Amino acid sequence: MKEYFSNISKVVYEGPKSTNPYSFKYYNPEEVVGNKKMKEHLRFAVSYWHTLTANGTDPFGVGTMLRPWDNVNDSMELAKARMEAAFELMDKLNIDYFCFHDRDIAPEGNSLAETNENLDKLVAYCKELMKKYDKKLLWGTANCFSNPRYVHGAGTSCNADVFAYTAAQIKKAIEVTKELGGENYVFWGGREGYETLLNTNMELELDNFARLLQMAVDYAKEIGFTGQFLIEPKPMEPTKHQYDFDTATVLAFLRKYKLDKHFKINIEANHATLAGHTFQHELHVARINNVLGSVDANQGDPNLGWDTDQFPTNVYDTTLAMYEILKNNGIAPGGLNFDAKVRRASFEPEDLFLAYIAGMDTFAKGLRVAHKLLTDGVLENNIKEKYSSFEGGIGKEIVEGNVGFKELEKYALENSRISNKSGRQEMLESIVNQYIFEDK
Ligand code: XLS
Ligand code: CA
Ligand code: CA
Repeated sequence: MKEYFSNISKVVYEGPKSTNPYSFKYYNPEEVVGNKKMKEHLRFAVSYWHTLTANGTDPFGVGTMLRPWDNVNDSMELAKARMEAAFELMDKLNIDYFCFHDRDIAPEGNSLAETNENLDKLVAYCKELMKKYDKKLLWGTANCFSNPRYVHGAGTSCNADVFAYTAAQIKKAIEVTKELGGENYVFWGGREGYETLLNTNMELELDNFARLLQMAVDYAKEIGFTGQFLIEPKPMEPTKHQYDFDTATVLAFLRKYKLDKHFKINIEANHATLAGHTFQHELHVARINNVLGSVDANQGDPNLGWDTDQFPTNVYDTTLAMYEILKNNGIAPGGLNFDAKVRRASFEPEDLFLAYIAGMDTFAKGLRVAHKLLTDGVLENNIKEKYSSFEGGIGKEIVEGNVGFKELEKYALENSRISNKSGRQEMLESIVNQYIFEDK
């Protein structure tokens, strides 16, 4: 088999003092942090679309990426070459998992049947390579947004033929995810949203979307697919208003249609910030509702209002993200999928490695800091103290449901002095900084 990244050897941990850009400074896969090895905490995955198929096209110009497999012309041969490159990259980066859309790994044919045949061929090859390199599928998904047939949406299209095609495509994608031992299956509602209510029947679109998800649940049961179903929220882009706006919106939708026990949430950092939240907020909302399923690890640019999908290099964010993940007792069977792309000007093949190393090190560092913060209990103790009025006295009566308005009115009338304490935000932010700077 051809070697695509012949000038790069296996990336290993060299520690924070290393000046070798092709080494891990913080990610030490076998190092034990708390009760698990780093690699078990982090469960890193390669995103096939950004890494193997994206070419750097933007609205102002064509692709810029130099990819050693791009000299192959035949679309099936190209798909095979990309797949070989994918496994070489995972092997050299020591990443155990990958994620893909059906259309990332195999080209569309002239009919649905031909498309499925193409997919079957590449899935068979993928299975071989997974065995050879000992790699696993974190999640599969269906690309129901790129093809022009999805112009009005997929599961929320006004066109019933498109709804039927979507169902057929997702059926096949679940089958191949099962075939490859996928641990999860993701639903990202690519074009499930709207531009204007002047031409939209929102109620029917949402009912239909729920029907599609129910069909997926039923079919998974029928074929014995036991992977976790995940919904990935996003507030905007490509449509102006995406139905799966954020975690809270998705939860309300799932509960309305009685689908909640079948789905968890795949939180993407850049989607959280587009929704006006922090990454930590979305992870936290998912965690306290027991639906934190998996993470798309990336970051947006605070100065740009779109989905830039950058590799995560902000230690503050990864620290607080890992804090939520540790409090969740991990995210398995989910993982940290780098749904991230190199910048258009980072077009050399080596940049892929440098970008993954940056992201992996940033999360590894975040994991170590978050673990220390939790072990020392600095933030937790402060929160416990802040809410201590609910542990005894009238607070306990409220929490235990022993009092109503009348009892509380009596209490308030007799309680002449209310005294509050400072929330100490700046002190806490400074403590987090201290933990980040002190960790070696
Ligand atoms: C796009 C989404 C997409 C999903 C998978 O913004 O992030 O890549 O993760 O369809
Ligand atoms: Ca994503
Ligand atoms: Ca994104």
